[in-house]
Amino acid sequence: MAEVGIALGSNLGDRLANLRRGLALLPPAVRVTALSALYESAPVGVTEQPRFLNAVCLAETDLLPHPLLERLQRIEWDVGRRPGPRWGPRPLDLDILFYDNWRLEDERLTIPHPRIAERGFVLRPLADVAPRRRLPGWSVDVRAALAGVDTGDLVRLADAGWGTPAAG
Ligand code: A4P
Ligand code: MG
Repeated sequence: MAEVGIALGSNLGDRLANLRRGLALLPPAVRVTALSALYESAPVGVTEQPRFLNAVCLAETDLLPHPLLERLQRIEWDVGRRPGPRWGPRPLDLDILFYDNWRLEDERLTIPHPRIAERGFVLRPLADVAPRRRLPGWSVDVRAALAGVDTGDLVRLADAGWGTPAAG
């Protein structure tokens, strides 16, 4: 069993429903153990697109990284994502942030995710669930990395209970 961090993002359609659906569609082999608060963020990369909702969950999984990626990509598809431009708008994006302390790089998968350290929309929710975690290759923990990035455009919309519809 491994502990993984998964980033969730949405900037098309009913963004909150898309994130909730993404969580609900995780298979039994991916068990969520912690969920961050819900944030709204300005688009990074391609800036001419709608604002994102972003969050991070921790999970225990029996899947290896590549089967996990395939499962997450199937969920993105099921929530309506179709091939589009890189960094373009999407109903759901599910990225593997880390997988235990693994380091892995091939044509399909890079772990840890290469762009965590510069992104407030990932570091802020990751710090909710794993502030003291130090990712492989990092010299500082998540909380310290967060202190070094600009989070001025992040808005905290809801506490961790947002993940289930009953929480409103
Ligand atoms: N891939 C490699 N490593 C990973 C990994 N650790 N997790 C490959 C998931 N996928 C990984 O991803 C493209 C390919 O990356 C996949 O086929 C997989 O084999 P994608 O999700 O299809 O496309 P993408 O998301 O457009 O590309 P990428 O490189 O994942 O972009 P990012 O870095 O995820 O950026 N601004 C705000 N505010 N909030 C956001 O959530 N997201 C993006 C996407 C840009 N700007 C944003 C946000
Ligand atoms: Mg992605």
